[in-house]
Amino acid sequence: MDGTGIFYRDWDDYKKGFGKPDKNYWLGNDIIHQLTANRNHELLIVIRDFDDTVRYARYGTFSVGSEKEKYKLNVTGYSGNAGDSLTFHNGSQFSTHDQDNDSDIKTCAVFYKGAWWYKNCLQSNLNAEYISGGTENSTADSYGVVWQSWRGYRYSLKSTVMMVR
Ligand SMILES: [Ca+2]
Repeated sequence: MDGTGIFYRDWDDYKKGFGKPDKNYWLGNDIIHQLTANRNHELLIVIRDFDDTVRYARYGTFSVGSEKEKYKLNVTGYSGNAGDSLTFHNGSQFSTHDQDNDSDIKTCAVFYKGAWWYKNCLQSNLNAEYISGGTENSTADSYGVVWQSWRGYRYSLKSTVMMVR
């Protein structure tokens, strides 16, 4: 939410969760798995840019596999006004800088400085390096917090929230 929490963390941190619920927080992949394993859940993603415009993406079905399944993402049924930048990642396993489970020749988590359900590599990257606004002229070595279908690959968002129910 404000760049003070570091999201470039390893497999074990994402497994257990980190941060504080009111900001810079990840619930933990084991808990997300347990929460979503047995009955249908929906996912709401709310994202904000540096103009303080807010958009959302909702998914009617959301679950995350067990650690043995590398927290494989199951997400379908998009609606919203942010565009759909997550269905691309459906069926992908979770990757961190110390565990490359993506389908790309490079290590997407290292290349794009985050932890996500990378494929080859991404259309969204919400746990990425925090950069203010457009990244065209940035000296940062990633594109930041990306939701491609709204602000494109070269814009890093101000804040993002993922909620399940
Ligand atoms: Ca790879």
